[in-house]
Amino acid sequence: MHALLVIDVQNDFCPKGALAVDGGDEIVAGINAAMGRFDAVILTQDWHPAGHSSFASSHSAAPMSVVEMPYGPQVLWPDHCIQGTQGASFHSDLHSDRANMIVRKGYNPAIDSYSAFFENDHTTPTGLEGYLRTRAVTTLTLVGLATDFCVNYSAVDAARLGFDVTVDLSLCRAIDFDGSLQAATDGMKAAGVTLTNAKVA
Ligand code: VGL
Ligand code: ZN
Repeated sequence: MHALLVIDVQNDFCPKGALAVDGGDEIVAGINAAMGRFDAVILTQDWHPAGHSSFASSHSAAPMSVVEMPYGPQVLWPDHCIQGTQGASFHSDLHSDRANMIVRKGYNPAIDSYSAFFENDHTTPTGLEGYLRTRAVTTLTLVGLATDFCVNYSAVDAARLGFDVTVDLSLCRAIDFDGSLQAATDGMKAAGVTLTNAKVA
């Protein structure tokens, strides 16, 4: 079984959103078109309580600065994807009705969760692995936002868990902050993730 895993296609990651990713909205139509080619469609939704520990505002720090958390370094983000807000909703054109499963992540106030599989402590599971295994999914294609954070962490975890993983870069957009996109690309390749449809300059 081959599943499409759509990462965080939410208003706050699209232009005018709180943590806008350049061109974040450009991928929506292509993702919708891809949905029909898979046995299962799973969406993830970044879903933070107000005052989340990944927010710069919770530390009186500047957005995009880095702090040391008990689980390692953590980038501090502008407030985004607060539970129940418009910013946390899926892009209105995304065919979210087609989702078999929606995985929410980042709801633990003390731990961020970039990956769809584990929180940033790399140990606390979201439950997605169990869902995929019980549905006999062995192959995953990842798309969504952002390439260098949540897509990257999800893809690497999936490969480590033994899934056959492809990231379709034409249906992803990156934050690309401080070399993060290059590091993510290198890390995904090293983990055995297949990267397809990269733009050729
Ligand atoms: C994301 C930063 C903070 C993402 C989520 O979806 O890539 N990035 N929260
Ligand atoms: Zn977040």
